[in-house]
Amino acid sequence: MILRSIEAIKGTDREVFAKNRNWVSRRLLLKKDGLGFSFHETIVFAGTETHIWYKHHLEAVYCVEGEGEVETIADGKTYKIIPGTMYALNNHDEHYLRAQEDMRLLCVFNPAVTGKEVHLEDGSYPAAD
Ligand code: 9YT
Repeated sequence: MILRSIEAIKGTDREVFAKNRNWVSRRLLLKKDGLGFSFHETIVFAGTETHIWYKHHLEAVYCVEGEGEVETIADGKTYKIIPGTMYALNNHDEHYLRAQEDMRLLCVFNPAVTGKEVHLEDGSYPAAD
């Protein structure tokens, strides 16, 4: 049994800021925890746009606070994200994530993120191995 709180993670190496400070990710579960996925709480800051393309991961994202949108680049579709909305990048979808307000997102990654990943130039995280 594992028990962790966001408050206890703040200021530790499980708290990761984007290089451009668009978001902060608090990693409740990582690969080393052994569950086969990682589980994060991410705050995406208001007024930001982030290019994301997880070529090596699948991600599901559930919004619990704030407001924003996802634009999938292949088809130009835009999806409103509000509390209670989930989106899943089941096709490694390249997209823009925009926040109109600070958004609090709960994110699951498969395979699990290993530690302090931040986006590479192409919007991906490196492959786990
Ligand atoms: C969906 C999203 O917020 N992506 C950026 C960061 C990512 N969630 C992470 O590493 O926790």
